[in-house]
Amino acid sequence: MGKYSLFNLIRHGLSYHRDWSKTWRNPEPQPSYDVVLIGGGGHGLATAYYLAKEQGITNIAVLEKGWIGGGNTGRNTEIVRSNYLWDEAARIYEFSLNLWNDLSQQLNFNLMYSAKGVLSLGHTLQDMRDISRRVNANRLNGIDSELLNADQVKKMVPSINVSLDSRYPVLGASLQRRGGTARHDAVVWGFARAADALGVDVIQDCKVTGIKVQKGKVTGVDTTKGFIKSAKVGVITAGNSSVMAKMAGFRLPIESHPLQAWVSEPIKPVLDTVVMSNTVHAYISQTARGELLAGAGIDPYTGYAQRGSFSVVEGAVAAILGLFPIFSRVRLNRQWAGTVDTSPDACPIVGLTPIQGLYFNCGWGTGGYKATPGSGWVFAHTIANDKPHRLNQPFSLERFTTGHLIDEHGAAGVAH
Ligand code: FAD
Ligand code: PYC
Repeated sequence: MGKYSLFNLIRHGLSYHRDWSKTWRNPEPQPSYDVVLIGGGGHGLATAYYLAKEQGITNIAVLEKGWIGGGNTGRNTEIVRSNYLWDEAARIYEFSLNLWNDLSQQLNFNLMYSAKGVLSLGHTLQDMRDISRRVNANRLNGIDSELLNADQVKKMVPSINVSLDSRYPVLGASLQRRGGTARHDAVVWGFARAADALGVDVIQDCKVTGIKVQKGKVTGVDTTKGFIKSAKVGVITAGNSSVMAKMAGFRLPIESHPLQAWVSEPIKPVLDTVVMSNTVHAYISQTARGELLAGAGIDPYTGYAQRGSFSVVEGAVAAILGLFPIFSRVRLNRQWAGTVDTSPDACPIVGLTPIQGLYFNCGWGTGGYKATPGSGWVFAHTIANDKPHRLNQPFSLERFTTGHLIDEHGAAGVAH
């Protein structure tokens, strides 16, 4: 108790935090590891944590070219849900949603997971048909999902405009009550601290510049901090996945696109659920700080710059104001973008590659944050056992040659 007392807080403050113990170490890389993970986003750190905790492998390095969470994990809009259409996708996202439930306790770090509900609006008859099909499919998979009419939406979100004269009339919505938000940077810090405590080396400012392959097997990675030997390498680099595959000598069916989001000035609590619309390619929620947090679908062109075009923000803001005229005088504070990796069926690629000992986890597109714990769990299993977990088996790279695609464009949340 004394360690956390007010006196200690003041003492550390006045000493400029000199003797304040670090949340995780800042190690230099060792010459070799049992497993090297490239990418210190949520998925990479979760993989490291579950490798150590569930698979008993602790001689691991997570290599991050910048700072942990500086990629998409620290740039996303924090929405978690599991209401996907197809069985394969529903299972992996539901597994993940169940992990969110007690993840704060598991990591002993407050992730601020808030099951505030996620509404997906329908604006046309066809939208409502698609939504009701997905609600039924969710229920068959044991996933909570409800179909609301416009009056029920209005009751839940009094600030929304459901007038039939509006630009995007609201005919109804699907609702997943267990969906909501969780604080993204806390997820990064929580997994990093827990992995570090289990012996994982989390190494920042360490860019991987080459993947070494000999006789079809991975042997290690070249980095800006030297060569690191490892017979198992996991790549979890979201927007840079194709670049990494090229280093190993094969191609991925992945495109990298900008995805933008923005927040307003803080205002009084007015919106206590997440509202999304696939049709208008926009969504909005209100953070615990009071900011309105909103985003769009991907910018249509490909690229690696973490920035997007103004016209996409303008279109999404106009659509949101059609739904919420009440927000028309709220000022925007900040806008940013990440680089997301999109696959042809809007589903991830998680598993083995043509190179022995090299594993890829990518293609989560606009929607991988919600999968962070589940993805880490199954990827750790895949790397440790050199074969996929039953939940990521359908998300192999081979599906693009066998034709077993899982088309989740409709449930992706925003266009990708
Ligand atoms: P990242 O967090 O991007 O981590 C990859 C890391 O790899 C980066 O830190 C990068 O620096 C590092 N890296 C890359 N190349 C190298 C290299 N050569 N060497 C070393 N390190 C390297 N998903 C949802 O579920 N809900 C949402 O509400 C949501 N909103 C989003 C909003 C925006 C604006 C964006 C951009 C994304 C959103 N997403 C959302 C998607 C989600 O953020 C991603 O799918 C998810 O965070 C991917 O996690 P990751 O750990 O795989 O990738
Ligand atoms: O996957 O739910 C989602 C999402 C919302 C905004 C971006 N991604």
